[in-house]
Amino acid sequence: MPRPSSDGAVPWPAEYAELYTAKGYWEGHALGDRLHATADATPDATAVVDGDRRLTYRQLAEHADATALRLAALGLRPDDRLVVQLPNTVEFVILTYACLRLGVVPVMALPGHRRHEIGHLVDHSEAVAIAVPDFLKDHDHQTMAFEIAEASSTLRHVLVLGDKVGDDAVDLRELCGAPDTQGARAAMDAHRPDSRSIAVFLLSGGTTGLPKFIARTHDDYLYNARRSAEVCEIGPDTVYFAALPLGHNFPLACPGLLGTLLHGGRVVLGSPNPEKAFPLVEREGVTATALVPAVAQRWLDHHREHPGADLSSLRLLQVGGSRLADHVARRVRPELGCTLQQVFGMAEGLLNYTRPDDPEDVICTTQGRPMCEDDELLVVDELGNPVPEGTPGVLLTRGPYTPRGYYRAAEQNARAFTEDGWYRTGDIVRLRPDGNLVVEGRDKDMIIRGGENISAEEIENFAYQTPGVARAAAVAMPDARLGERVCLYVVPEPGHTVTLDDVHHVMARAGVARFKFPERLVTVPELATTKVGKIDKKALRADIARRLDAEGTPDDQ
Ligand code: OOB
Repeated sequence: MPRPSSDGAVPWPAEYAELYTAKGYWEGHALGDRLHATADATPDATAVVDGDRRLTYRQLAEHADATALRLAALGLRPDDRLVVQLPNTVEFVILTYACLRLGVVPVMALPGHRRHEIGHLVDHSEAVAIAVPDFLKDHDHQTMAFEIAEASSTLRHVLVLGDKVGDDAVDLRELCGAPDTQGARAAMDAHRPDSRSIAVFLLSGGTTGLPKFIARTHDDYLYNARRSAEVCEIGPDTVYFAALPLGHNFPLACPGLLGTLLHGGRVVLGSPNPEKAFPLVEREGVTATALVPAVAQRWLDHHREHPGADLSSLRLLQVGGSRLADHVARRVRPELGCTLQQVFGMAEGLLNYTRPDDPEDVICTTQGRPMCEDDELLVVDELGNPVPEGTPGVLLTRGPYTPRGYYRAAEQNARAFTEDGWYRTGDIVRLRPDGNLVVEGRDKDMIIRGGENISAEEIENFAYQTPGVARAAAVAMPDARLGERVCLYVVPEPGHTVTLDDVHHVMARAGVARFKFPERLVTVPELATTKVGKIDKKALRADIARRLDAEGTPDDQ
């Protein structure tokens, strides 16, 4: 029995759905249809570049339909879920496009995820298939995928990208290979996904143990990509460089891969390392890209140290994911010769952008303003009361591309959403009179390490599984390169000592993503608490900052 795709997702109330449709935000089209419309309009333009491989729009559309047909032949049906953990390759693009055509829902995992996270993604989505590389950075993803399949009652197909595809796996290069069937397009056109159905599952960086699922519909995600592209002035002459992992909302649809493909531009696939990225920018004439602040800073420093690279084609540098320091922001135009765009966004929806023609001061000191006039913003104090304009408070939001709850997460939804559907972002912001937001801090218990969101609670759960740990608290410590790193405070049980290695051992055994491993452990006799008896994380953050200061570790340059 096929499951209705709205099962478990929290829909917008009917009156909002009507409003968003009436205002034209929700077009009533499936994403794959709109991608095909661009392909039909500009069939011979180059759509994707992956190393030496180039696909025109016509080729990409044909590959996507052929792949969709092959997925169907494997037994995948609309609304089945497929966990995608692939590097930025043409196969990622074709497979995602194929899913959007067929109505199979990709679950966007991140390259750093390991057995612990991927196992959860498979279980929670009841995935029937998973796509992984054979090896990436010495990690054997294929073996991991088969181990997960072994333990899963739903996972039937392991799709593998690489040279070492096992006998029981499906070779992704063949699956996404040249079209060999006539009529694939007609077959796919015959059953278009409903525009209100789930197009993709994004993951919440979140504050709870494991990632929560954000069900993005065709209607809302199409708007997300299309409106972002408008704000970023994306068009047929855009060459967008996808440097961040494509499973992230930012490079996927803000405007990213989808926004560029919906407007006839060209997407160049790569990775953020400036030594590889700069020659690619030069070779392909890249005009726009998206980076997290830690990478932006690496680009600036690399450019300073190796001034040879010609980045003159670059017009727009988007930076978001965590707070960009004002002094780094001010370096972008003079040193890289392009316009900075600050992006304060979230997989949950709301996107704030500075606009390309904003005054330099707005671009360098604010995180922009909402992209849609029907994005609703509320800035409140601890009691939930609105604060006067200009006063920092916690940001709540609703809007046409901000779903009203996480997928199958009633308990978390009760905390993360208000009764009338506002999403509590957990970000502390200040709203300026000109409408731009400044992100002042975070109220949520999360650490952002070089753009990867890490839940403190999840780290603490592993700390508590470590022998000899009586109390534990994970907090962000400032870091010049990554912005923040994970620091773990531990109160040992009497007579015990606990080391970082001990905690790492527990996390490694559980198969946890490496980027979450704490990088410093501080042993203390007790943890300071607040008046209501909660661990005083603010005091701990101040404590570790002080310790680093005393050790002479610069944290602000
Ligand atoms: C993006 O999405 P997520 O879901 O990985 O993380 C969202 C959280 C926000 O709630 C906020 O805490 C933080 O990341 N954040 C920023 C920020 N952009 C995101 N904090 C300060 N300044 C910024 N500019 O990170 C994301 C999604 C789409 C576009 C861009 C970023």
